[in-house]
Amino acid sequence: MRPFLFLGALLAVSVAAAQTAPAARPSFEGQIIYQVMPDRFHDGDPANNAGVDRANPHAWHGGDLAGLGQKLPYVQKLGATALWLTPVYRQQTANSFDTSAYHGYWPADFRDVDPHFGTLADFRAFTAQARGAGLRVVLDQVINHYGYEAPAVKTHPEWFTPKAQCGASPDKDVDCPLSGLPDLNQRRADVQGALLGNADFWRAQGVDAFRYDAIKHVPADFLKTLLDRDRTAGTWTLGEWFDADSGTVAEWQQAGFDSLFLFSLQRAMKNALLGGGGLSSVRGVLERQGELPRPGEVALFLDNHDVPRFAQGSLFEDEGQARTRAGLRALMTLRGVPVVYQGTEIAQRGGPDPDNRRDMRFEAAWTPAEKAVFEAARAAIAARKASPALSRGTQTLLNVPERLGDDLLLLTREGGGQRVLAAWNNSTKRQTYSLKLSALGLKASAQAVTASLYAGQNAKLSVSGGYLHVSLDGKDAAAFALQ
Ligand SMILES: [Ca+2]
Ligand SMILES: [Ca+2]
Repeated sequence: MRPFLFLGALLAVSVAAAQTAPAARPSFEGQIIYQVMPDRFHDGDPANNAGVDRANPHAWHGGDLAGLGQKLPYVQKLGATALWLTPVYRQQTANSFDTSAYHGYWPADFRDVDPHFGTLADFRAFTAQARGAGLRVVLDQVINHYGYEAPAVKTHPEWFTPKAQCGASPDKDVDCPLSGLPDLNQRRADVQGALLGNADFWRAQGVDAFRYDAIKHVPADFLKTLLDRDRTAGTWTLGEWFDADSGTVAEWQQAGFDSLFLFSLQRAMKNALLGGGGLSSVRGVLERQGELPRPGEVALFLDNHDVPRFAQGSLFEDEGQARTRAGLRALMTLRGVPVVYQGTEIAQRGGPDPDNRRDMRFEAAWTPAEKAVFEAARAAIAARKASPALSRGTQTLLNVPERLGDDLLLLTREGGGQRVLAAWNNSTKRQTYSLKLSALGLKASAQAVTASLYAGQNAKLSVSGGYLHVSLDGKDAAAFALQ
């Protein structure tokens, strides 16, 4: 019973805090997040490159906070408005499984910055610099485990879930080690206090939001306590429940998270745009939008550091580039918060970890084809930001004829006095679709030939004689302003 008594005491404290400071819910609707793995982004300070070996994908590669600061103009050029950094904590120094802790998920000290990245003062300077550049900072928070070789495992064995608890638990996801990692026992008051203190600590360094790692493996009661406190402090929260579908996102938005990653959409988009699948499965995911308490905040992504790259799986490089371009254009038509992983804007390839964490390459090293993908991403992001309907509007799926369901997806976004029609063409060939407005469930007045809101794209729409006509390249997505 003891742990529950302590939990009750903490809940009482957080409720009292909430009553004295009724803050507005923080929102990321309208934001575009750029995900950075600092070790693999840009090396701005060779002096901190202890043990760096760029030829070894399992070793530290030298990227750091100084490098990230130097590349803020690049992130602004792409058009992102927020940066998610994978963890920057001080890491275990030893390797595990012949792999260094370059990825940040093997913490040894939750309240310090790893010397490979810089110092705590460097981190504070970075958040101030990002704020000055108009970029919000989302920091990865690990709350489930320490690194395998963290000193705490030996100095504080009582902080970790006992083996017997794992054996007896009905919830193995929570009480058993994730990949064998030393599992924090959040049923203990001291562990809870430390983790709540960690969140306060990083907030004080100028962080706007937390991306909480591996929430499937953390007790729900504790998560709610943590989220209450974040809400009171005005910190936006994004949970990572690996493989979450709309039902899981809905459940956790209800429970207190502002956002979760919609893994089911990622899988469906990759399968349709890159694999041999159809758009029906994408539609199936989008049809569940109504289940989400806050559909404008759900995190939408094509890939991240835990799944193979979006471009991976195409036989030819140019095909992977064309389809990544289509995926980015499609992503920017959807309601939610797009998250772009470093390198996806140039269709970087890579299989499972660590191949999906290849070093970022910048303009001077790009091929003309990579530059073209970047320019398409930049144009789509710019169009989304300029359009109140695309960035914050409601989303309605149109009824396309069943025979076209795997090749064509149509939806409208509406908001701020504007209406936008988005069209995805999953056929491999350029298509012109002519569809009866009444069958689509779309009300629209006659409209002369209109170009896509995305600059540099060969796509057009018109409305005449009760029909909608949309023309776009094979494997492409476009957005049009409806009159
Ligand atoms: Ca460095
Ligand atoms: Ca756990």
